[in-house]
Amino acid sequence: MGVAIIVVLLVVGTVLFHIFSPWWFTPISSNWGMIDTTVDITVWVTGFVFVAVNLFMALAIWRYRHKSGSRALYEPENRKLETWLTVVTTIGIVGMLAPGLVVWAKYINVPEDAMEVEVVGQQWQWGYRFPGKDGEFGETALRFTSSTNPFGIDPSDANGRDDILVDSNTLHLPQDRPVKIWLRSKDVLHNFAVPQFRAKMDLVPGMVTHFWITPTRAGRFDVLCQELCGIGHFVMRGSTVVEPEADFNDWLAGQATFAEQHKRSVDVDAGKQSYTVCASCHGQNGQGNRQMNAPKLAGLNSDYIERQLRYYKKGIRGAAEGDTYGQQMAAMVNTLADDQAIRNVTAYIATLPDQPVAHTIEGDVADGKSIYRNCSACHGRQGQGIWSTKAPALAGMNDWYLATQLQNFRSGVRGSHPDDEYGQQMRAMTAYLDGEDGVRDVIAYINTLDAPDR
Ligand code: HEC
Ligand code: HEC
Ligand SMILES: [Cu+2]
Repeated sequence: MGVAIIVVLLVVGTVLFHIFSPWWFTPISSNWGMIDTTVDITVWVTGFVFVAVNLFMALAIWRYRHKSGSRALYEPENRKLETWLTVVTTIGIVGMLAPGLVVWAKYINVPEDAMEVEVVGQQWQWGYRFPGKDGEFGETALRFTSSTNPFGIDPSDANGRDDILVDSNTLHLPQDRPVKIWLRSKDVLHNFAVPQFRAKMDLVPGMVTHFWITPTRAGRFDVLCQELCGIGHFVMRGSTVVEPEADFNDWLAGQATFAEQHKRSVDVDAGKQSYTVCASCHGQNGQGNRQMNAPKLAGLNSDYIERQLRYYKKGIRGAAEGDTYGQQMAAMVNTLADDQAIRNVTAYIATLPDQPVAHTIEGDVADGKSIYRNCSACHGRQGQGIWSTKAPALAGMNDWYLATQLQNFRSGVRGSHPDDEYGQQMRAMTAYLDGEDGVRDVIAYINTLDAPDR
């Protein structure tokens, strides 16, 4: 009797939880209302079966409970009952799955007038490519991939020259226009998902998959990697900005093509000129100066330096309340007039000799080593920095500066700005650090890594 009541209570509780749960779909913002319908059908069919089977079980437990003297009837075959159950189950399953096939066919059959964009997944970021004026994507292959060609475009393919490359986690899309989304992975399985679009698909290394959507509502929506196994997929957070077509076109016009990115030249002498200001804090050889709280720059990855300088300029870094040192730096970046000046000074810094630094922090190296296993997925085993993950070198850098930065990420002084895509990843990663001891220990371990050849 008790068990029957518990089963009934479980059924009632589950149904109530479903109805009153705060976790419902986010408001939809694409044409794929059909996907919600198929989910609803599945919930109705499985929900009905769940309630019916469990209530029947409760009834059977109560009705046929043990009574002394009564005997069970043994009936191994019942054609009528079996036929009836088979027919009903078949109808239920067909009703549940057939609509999904219809929707799937629509989901991958792209309308003729759709524009195209390619989503490129890699550990642990997204990038996006548009076909450019000619409407054709250039061929790609992994062997072409390098820090100056992160999308791996075949340099000899004319179609690739005008491809527009967005090396950022943020994708803009025009509202009310069908878009064909191509999906390509550079390394492992990823899964591109935008919950508001009700659209997602795996990116499979070695093949190119696709689906299409029409975004119907303007706004900024999260892009998630829903490939959940693996150390860093959960930090592959990006955004899609859906906006009126005119705004989208403005944004697209501001993105560089493959050819433009390769035409960029640098003037190291001009960079040397600009660097005289920087030298007063960072040192003549970019060796860092603790009195000024200015870190070593020599040996830092150039693309990282460029990005940080742009961040300071746009207020993405160094503008937060409480970021005293960052604010000092942000004031100085105004001596660099534009993007060209940023590239020049970075090119000059790349010529500075990388010298060893004094160690100032001690801690439990063994504990630091076990923490660092997670960090190495992006910063490299030797802390040398990896261009493709956008994570800078840590080995051979000022340990006091690494400590401030880890504290800044932890407290949100750094990495909280909505446009600080990579700082946000680092913020999430500081969860591996168990308080200030963890910061000390991991830095003590980083101090043991050889300054790599760069
Ligand atoms: C007034 C002193 C000062 C001057 C001048 C200065 N900086 Fe800085 N810079 C700093 C400080 C302080 C920081 C560290 C900010 C922090 O702790 O967050 C910094 C940080 C940086 C970083 C970030 C390094 C990293 O590892 O994240 C870069 C890159 C940088 N500066 C480049 C430059 C360049 C290029 C110039 C010359 C145009 C320059 N700085 C001039 C004080 C200065
Ligand atoms: C998912 C990849 C990823 C992982 C894992 C990761 N980082 Fe980072 N880290 C980054 C990126 C990307 C940046 C650069 C952020 C930016 O561009 O502003 C960064 C920046 C940093 C910086 C600032 C360096 C500077 O010069 O200012 C420190 C310090 C750092 N990471 C330490 C760590 C430590 C310690 C761990 C392990 C607990 C770790 N990171 C794990 C991606 C990662
Ligand atoms: Cu992923």
